[in-house]
Amino acid sequence: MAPRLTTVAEIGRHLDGVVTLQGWLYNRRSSGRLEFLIIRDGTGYLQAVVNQADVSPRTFDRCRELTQESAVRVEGVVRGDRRAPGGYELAVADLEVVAIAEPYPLTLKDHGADFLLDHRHLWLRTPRQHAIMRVRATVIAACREFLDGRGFLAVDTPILTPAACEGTTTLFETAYFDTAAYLSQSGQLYNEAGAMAFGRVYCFGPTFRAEKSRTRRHLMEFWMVEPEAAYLDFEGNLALQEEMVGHIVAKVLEQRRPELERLERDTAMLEKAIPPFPRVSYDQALELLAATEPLKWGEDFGAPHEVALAAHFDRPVFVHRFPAAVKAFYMKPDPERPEVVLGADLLAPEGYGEIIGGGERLADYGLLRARLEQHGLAESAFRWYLDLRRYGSVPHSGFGMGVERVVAWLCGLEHIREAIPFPRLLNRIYP
Ligand code: NSS
Repeated sequence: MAPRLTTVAEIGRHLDGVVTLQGWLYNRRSSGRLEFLIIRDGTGYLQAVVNQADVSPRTFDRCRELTQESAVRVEGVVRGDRRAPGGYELAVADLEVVAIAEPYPLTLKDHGADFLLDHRHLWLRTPRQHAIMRVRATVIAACREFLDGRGFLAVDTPILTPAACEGTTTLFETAYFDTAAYLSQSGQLYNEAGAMAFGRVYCFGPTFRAEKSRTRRHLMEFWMVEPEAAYLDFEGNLALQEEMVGHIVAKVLEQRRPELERLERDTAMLEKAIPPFPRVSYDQALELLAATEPLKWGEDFGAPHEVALAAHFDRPVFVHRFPAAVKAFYMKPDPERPEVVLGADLLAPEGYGEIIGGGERLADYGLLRARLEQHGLAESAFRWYLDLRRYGSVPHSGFGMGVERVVAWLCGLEHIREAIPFPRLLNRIYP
């Protein structure tokens, strides 16, 4: 019978059958007439056992020459083995060397963070990074699944933009022929145009912030999912957020148990992330923080405040109605208290900080013009955005969720740099 080409993930379908696997050597151990090869193929790890008696002398010799990360094709019979991780192993009948790897810089022992980051292109081959990237893929799929299912249309927003969305101090500027352009910090403003066109939309893409901060939570390039809906008010927006987060957490718990185990993530806290999430006003937050991280009314939260506040709760918590002065120009003032805005941040538990920022938008043409001026933003650049308030302006709301912040929380990562394949950090754009 001709061997079937398969993957480690699918190996269980071929019990006692003859298969071919294509992958790389992760680790090797010799024991006399036996060679134990741990093969990885990107979908998993499998022990392939080479018995000197079963293969040609040449093949057996070649096994012994295999270095870490050498590329191989192995053919053999799939055996069930309760002791083997995953429950299967391969009894090798033949082995083809595709490429012998040079001495591999990432050995199976510990390396420092800088060394690993310099070798991110290879670091991605390790089991821990596989687990994180799989959780990430599930988070992304869960966002799309949730929003598609709720009637949100995926409408992409541009990355090259003529103006700021989240503030002028963190813009990456680039030349756009004879003029300047900026890398998008958020698709929100274009989403608002989309919402007025389609009712409910979302964008999902990379965003860029030149944040001169070296923290465990900041990337210069990160991915954000941003839903925006016409006729959605502030409260409805909070409900949408908690349902989406609840959906994401449930999907990850359902589909990524082995990965969370590999990451040694205590899932007890994740199990509690079921809506509704508590809501705390900025004013109430100041009271809760008085003893640990006091803050004067009017000051913005820093990371220590987010951590201290979240410590009061065992699930994600909304902080709402921030002082208008510390928030973006587009936020709608609370009609009952215009010094605060109808915006909210969602803070993750366990010190992972803000994962969502959003709120109801300022729909009034005159007020919006005034806010642009107060923020020193040139009206000319926002003419199209103001148009949305001239032609059928309606109440609308939306939010942005940072994918890497969520992945860092769900995976229990100490630093956000592991939550994205190739992190862009302060002073690091290689590899
Ligand atoms: O600045 S935000 O709070 N809000 C916005 O950009 C809105 N314009 C989104 C919207 O309403 N459509 O950023 C949103 C989220 C924030 O909660 C974090 O989860 C994430 O984006 N974020 C970041 N992640 C990683 N690194 C950095 N530097 C970063 N900045 C924000």
